[in-house]
Amino acid sequence: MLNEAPPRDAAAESAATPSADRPVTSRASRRLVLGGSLAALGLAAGGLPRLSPVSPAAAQGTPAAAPPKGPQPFDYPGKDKGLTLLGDRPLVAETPANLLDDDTTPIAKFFVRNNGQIPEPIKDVDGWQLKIEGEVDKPLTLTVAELKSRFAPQTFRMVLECGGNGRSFYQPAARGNQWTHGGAGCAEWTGVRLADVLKAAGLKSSAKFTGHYGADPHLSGDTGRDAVSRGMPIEKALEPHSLIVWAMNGEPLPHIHGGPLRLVVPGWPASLSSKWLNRILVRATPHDGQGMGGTSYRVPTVPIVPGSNVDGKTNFTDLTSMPVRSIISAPANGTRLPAATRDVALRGAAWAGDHEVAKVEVSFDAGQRWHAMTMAKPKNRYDWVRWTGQITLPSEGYFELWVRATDSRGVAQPHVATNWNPQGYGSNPLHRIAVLVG
Ligand SMILES: Nc1nc2c(c(=O)[nH]1)N[C@H]1C(S)=C(S)[C@@H](COP(=O)(O)O)O[C@H]1N2
Ligand SMILES: [Mo]
Repeated sequence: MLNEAPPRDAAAESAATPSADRPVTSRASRRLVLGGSLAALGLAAGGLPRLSPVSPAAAQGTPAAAPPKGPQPFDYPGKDKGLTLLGDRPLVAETPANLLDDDTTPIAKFFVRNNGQIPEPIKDVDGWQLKIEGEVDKPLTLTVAELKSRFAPQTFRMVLECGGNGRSFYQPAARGNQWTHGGAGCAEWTGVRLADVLKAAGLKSSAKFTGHYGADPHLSGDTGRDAVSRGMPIEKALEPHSLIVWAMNGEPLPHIHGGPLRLVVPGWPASLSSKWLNRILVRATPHDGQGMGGTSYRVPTVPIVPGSNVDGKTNFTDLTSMPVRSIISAPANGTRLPAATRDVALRGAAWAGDHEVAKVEVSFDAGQRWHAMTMAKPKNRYDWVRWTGQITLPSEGYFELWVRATDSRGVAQPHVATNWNPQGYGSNPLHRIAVLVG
């Protein structure tokens, strides 16, 4: 019943009592102090660094629910082995920030998130059927071939981001996949407007919400249960960038990303972007499928004590727009630069859910001073902002580089994960990398 959530971690259940001697930042700052010695940095002679104690996750507290052996490589046909496996049942992998260095995320580097089993590969792609039912005048069954021929195709480059991206930074650990910053990617999606298809079916005045269904079996194999089935208000469905897509980066939509057909609902948690899409139910009332209600994709409207055991029934609301986030994609965390280096070129990306990115800044002195980066113009709404810039370091030594984006409303990323919730949605603290000069 819980979408981003494997069984509850017992440690995450306890500790509902706040204590002044354990402020959220204490572990992080202690680690930074300890990070001063090369031994602590894991800098073995000659070997350049997985800077474990200063890796972004560790710098903000080692996630209690992290796999025991540390990051596991991802081995899947067509996928870059540099992705990090977060779980194999269901199959989940995130993209390290340094692999999000392309303007358009290649399929090989695009994160993977499944809630259930992966369905059998589909041979007759053009014959795949989508049903539109519920509060419509004329229920429709459309094949992919009909979608392609009957409606005007659209291509947009848009961010897809898991609602749990950033979850590993919550303390105590929130239950679910322990994403760092890599539950996101930005691809070129080709398909048709969901709005055009809904209008062809004729929306009744009672059409207020959608419910989405995909063909993937529930993890248990129980045919009576959906792996995930989320839905949204009709206004979001009718936005011109909400698409039913069959192609990704100009290629037929890969099976692992939901081919032959998926939704792409940009700006909101990617769980709405149903893969292996075969049915959209138009509803008069909010959808009640797998992943709706309770604490699923829901966040508190009144802040709660971190670690609270709450059911999400009161003072919770569905997560809609994802919060502003930025990453440094180059240099990679742990880069060692020649001793004489002072000018360091930086690259990265920033995005802000339904909002625009107004500003991207980098600090190399733990946030005392911020330096503005140059932002490229996004291709279209919901595209990410690629940014570049340079900082001039004062000396050789060990530096942490922090990036912070601010959205069009003036809301910046916080230094720590805020608004704790049981399943850990909407965490967007600063991305931090470490470099060693000399
Ligand atoms: N049918 C189906 N659609 C789904 C999911 C799923 O498990 N089944 N996972 C959702 C979630 S939680 C995310 S984050 C995205 C991940 O998309 P990707 O695997 O293409 O990166 O797909 C969404 N669509
Ligand atoms: Mo997700």
